[in-house]
Amino acid sequence: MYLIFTRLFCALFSLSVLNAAKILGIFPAPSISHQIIFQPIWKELSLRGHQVTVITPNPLNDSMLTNLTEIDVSFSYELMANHDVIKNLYVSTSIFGKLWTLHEIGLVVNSYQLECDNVRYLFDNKDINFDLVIVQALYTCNEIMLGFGSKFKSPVIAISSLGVFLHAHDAVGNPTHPVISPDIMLNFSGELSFLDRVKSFLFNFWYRFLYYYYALPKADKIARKYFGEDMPYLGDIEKNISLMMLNVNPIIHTVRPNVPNVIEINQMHIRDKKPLPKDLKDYLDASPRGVVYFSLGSNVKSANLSSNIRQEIIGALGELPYNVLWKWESDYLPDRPKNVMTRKWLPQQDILGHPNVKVFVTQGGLQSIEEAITNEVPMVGMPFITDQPSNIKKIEDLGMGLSVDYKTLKKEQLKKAIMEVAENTKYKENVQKSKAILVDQPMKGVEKAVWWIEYVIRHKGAKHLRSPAADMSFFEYFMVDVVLFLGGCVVLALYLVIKIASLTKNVTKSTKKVKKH
Ligand SMILES: *[C@@H]1O[C@H](CO)[C@@H](O)[C@H](O)[C@H]1NC(C)=O
Ligand SMILES: *[C@@H]1O[C@H](CO)[C@@H](O)[C@H](O)[C@H]1NC(C)=O
Ligand SMILES: *[C@@H]1O[C@H](CO)[C@@H](O)[C@H](O)[C@H]1NC(C)=O
Ligand SMILES: *[C@@H]1O[C@H](CO)[C@@H](O)[C@H](O)[C@H]1NC(C)=O
Ligand SMILES: CC(=O)N[C@H]1CO[C@H](CO)[C@@H](O)[C@@H]1O
Repeated sequence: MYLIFTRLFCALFSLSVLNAAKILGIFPAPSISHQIIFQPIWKELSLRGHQVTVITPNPLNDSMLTNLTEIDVSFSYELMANHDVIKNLYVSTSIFGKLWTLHEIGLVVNSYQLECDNVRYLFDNKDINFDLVIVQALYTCNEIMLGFGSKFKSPVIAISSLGVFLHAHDAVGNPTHPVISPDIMLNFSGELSFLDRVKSFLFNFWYRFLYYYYALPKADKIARKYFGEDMPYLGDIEKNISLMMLNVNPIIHTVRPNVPNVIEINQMHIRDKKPLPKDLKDYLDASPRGVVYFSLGSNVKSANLSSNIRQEIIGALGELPYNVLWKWESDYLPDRPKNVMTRKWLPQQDILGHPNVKVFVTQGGLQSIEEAITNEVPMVGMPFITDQPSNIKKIEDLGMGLSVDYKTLKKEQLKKAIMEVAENTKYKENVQKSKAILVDQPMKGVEKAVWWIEYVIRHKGAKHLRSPAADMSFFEYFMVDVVLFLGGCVVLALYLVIKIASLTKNVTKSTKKVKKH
């Protein structure tokens, strides 16, 4: 605690170096798969001489990074566990239920974080200021944290480890056409059916209703508790965002139109390979027939699968002609087949980089897929939550792998899928094609993110990149007024034509009548 305060003190009051900025990064989500996207950014910024302070549940604790102060909010993980988050996400299958859950979680987690002493320190000390605030935008309600932007009167960059919900696109005026760019929560991919299009259209209304009339006012009320009553309306601070960075992958994600202050980044966590620990290296080297690497990521735990699913998996893996490396988060795997080795944790990128790895059985998280593609390993997907089902569907569509459904999993299915992906070379070839596209970019993801962050610092915001759409009302944007006006003109013209026609008719009639008489 003392150490944090002294380091914070030193960081915040040290003489500012030319071009070096004071940056506050707020990355509240207690989920390592999101944090690993941001860690390289705050590390790199500090190495470039900026004084960086971050609020994160996953501090790097690297004593070499002397310009970095990490405010540890790792207690958020316990908070999440107690609030049964993951369980709620499982239980609630409806998209409405899920969004509701996410929203409520955001409020709870953010509030606790703002109450913790190390974070309070930023409030209580009048001399603390920042040149830039970076806020993770993910949950419907990390919005509370935008209050820091207004508190320090600094430009704000919003950054997401995935895409973002509709309201975030609204904030920068990004188009959210319900058919061309359906919301990420809708889990659509490929061509939309008629029913999908109807759903997406209605969802766009429903979501905005929920967000602007319920979620945002509620978040604003809570934010005032921490940032004071003179804080501008949270929605206005959100509208003031300078830049939005989205971690989207050109292979997995559907192409979408973006305004100039939306920057797409990817492969943030892909790093240079490190040598494998000896036991793993020996195991992989000694498996010339090939290895299947099995991991369900950090949110879904293999060890927490129900016993019948586990039995089906074990049955399938035991019958494979390959060795299997399984990230199994417990000391003991009941009925472990001879060809299966388990570890509670595995250096995934380095394992996928080993030439003997033939197939990756994955839950389909974005980071895992990026690692598989950059290491040219085809996949068998077993998706569970959030974006996993649609990611895996995309993998299937692109012929980079197959998928199985864990709810109805039978060992024959899993075995068949793994064998097919391992033996049929087309899967590997397709992964290689995708890799070639993925890595062919002008600069690495981290470099791009840092370049744009410094751009915003240099120009004290990015107002000049802001789309006029961001400040338009719904009526102006969809030209409702124009359409109504022109519609009115047409109606009026028709009315006049009819009126004149009937008048002329009457006149002719009466003249005829007069003539007759
Ligand atoms: C810290 O920042 C200063 C300039 O502000 C820079 O000269 C120094 O190299 C940085 N140190 C590290 C370890 O990045
Ligand atoms: C960093 O330190 C905290 C405690 O201060 C600890 O809980 C965490 O596991 C450490 N993280 C790493 C990556 O070393
Ligand atoms: C909007 O951002 C600018 C800097 O880009 C800042 O000076 C100003 O205080 C912000 N306004 C609001 C309402 O947040
Ligand atoms: C997402 O879509 C896939 C098929 O594309 C479906 O199997 C899955 O149940 C959907 N998941 C959610 C959460 O809607
Ligand atoms: C290995 C693992 O994550 N086990 C967890 C499974 O879920 C229970 C509660 O639902 C936890 O207590 C375990 O730690």
